[in-house]
Amino acid sequence: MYTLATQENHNPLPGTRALVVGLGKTGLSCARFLHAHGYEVAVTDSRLQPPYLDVLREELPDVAVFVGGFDARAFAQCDFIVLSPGVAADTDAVADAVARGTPLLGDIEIFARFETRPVVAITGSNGKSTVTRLLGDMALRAGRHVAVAGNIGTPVLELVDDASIELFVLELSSFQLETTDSLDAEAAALLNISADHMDRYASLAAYAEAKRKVFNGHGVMVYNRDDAQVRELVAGFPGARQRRRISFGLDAPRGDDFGLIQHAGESWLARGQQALVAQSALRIHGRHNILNVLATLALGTAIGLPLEAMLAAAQAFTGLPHRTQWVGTAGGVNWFNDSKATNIGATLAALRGFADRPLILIAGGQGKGQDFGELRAALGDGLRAVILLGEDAPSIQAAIGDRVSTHVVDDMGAAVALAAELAQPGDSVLLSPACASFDMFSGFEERGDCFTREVEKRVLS
Ligand code: UMA
Ligand code: ADP
Repeated sequence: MYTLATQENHNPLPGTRALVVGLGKTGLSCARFLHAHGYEVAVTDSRLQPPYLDVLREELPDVAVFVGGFDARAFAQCDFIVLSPGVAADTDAVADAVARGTPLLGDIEIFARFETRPVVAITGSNGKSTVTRLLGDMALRAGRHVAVAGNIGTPVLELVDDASIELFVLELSSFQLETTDSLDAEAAALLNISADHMDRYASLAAYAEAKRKVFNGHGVMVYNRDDAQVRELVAGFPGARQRRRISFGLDAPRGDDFGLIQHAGESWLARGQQALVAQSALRIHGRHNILNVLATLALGTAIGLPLEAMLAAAQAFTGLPHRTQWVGTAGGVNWFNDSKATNIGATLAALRGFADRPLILIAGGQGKGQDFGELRAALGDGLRAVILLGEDAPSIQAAIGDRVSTHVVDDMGAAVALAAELAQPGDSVLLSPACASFDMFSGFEERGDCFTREVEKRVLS
């Protein structure tokens, strides 16, 4: 570890006085890191009791803290702002400071300016955590000391002091990429683009603009050739022609790309003409998950992981909790928790997996400005009913109510009780909200856990 004083006057950041905006996990990690490296740190949060206030005060008592609003004095006295992903850059106090010329950085930008070890960066509207975790598993199996961090849950600055780490596998959200310019990942993936966080972006183009920053630098570009927007974005990326590019998609792959081929009478994941693993040998399901595995194989190949380790990890992978996770069966009805479906694109992927079976869908929460007409268009005839809860339940009902029978309920308990009443043997019940959870829960995990508990209590016991 080095500090400002020992860097022979080279300071990778634009000044010595940092204002960390937002005291969540990211803010805390930035305050710790910057303090340890000799910066003068202040922290501000719009909430009176942000989650890590007590930890910060106890651990770093000399850090100035401004809570219960973004304090103008704090913004006036810093050399640069470190913005948490959950705080929008157009928040008044932040935008004013930027207009005065104060530089704005995120935790990933700080990481990129200090760190020289190899990085793989993964973004997209859906599938990020699945690909990030699976690539981490593949690297581990290959004997690499790997750190899996970023939007998946652990802020990367919490891990950088571990000198044994050889590789960082980072899940990056559009929010994180907005404030990142210097990252030069050895391989970077853009999995897909569909509308999400439309309450933070003026347009889908503005959201895509943030996502494309994952490709900054010189590394291998891994991309979804089935997604027209992704294809276009890669084709138009400055300098892309000079870069190594690997695509993945569900059709037969050309050259060194990844895709599906027919082999020994069934569908296999393949690199070019080389059959790698039969689709039936994987334990995760759905077309979207096949794409996720293909993307991960492409990334692993780009950083030179051995094929044997990659295929072993892919076959052992059972997926992450809260992603179309089977909860149990009772009276011939199967219950699934897809609480991580926080946008319409993710719910559509889940619905495709149930296209052949009668289904009851539980959805709703905070719609984040999405157009639920898109969901309506995809509702198949097998859908017996949609049970809606949360802040935007009435507007979702208005958007889809003429296509399918809808019911608005007050809470998850009532949703599960009603689903149990409506379900017939052979049906599936799927929680796949297409919405954020923050109106009723602390996050998608709490929402999924609540669903699982209610199913266990009311249905399975
Ligand atoms: N805050 C304000 N004012 C605001 C908004 C937020 O003061 O107007 C404060 C909050 O009080 C909070 C703090 O800002 O105390 C910062 O929290 P944060 O929302 O930035 O969250 P962190 O705890 O730092 O967690 C973030 C990511 N959260 C968001 O992007 C919203 C986590 O992703 C991520 O795991 C973590 O950093 C580590 O990188 C979560 C997420 O929902 C899972 N991500 C979105 C998604 O996946 O769709 C992008
Ligand atoms: P993210 O980290 O991008 O939110 P996850 O891997 O956690 O992605 O999956 C989130 C949700 O999106 C889950 O509901 C999952 O079923 C769905 N999903 C996963 N991969 C894809 C994909 N490639 N395309 C569309 N939906 C997907």
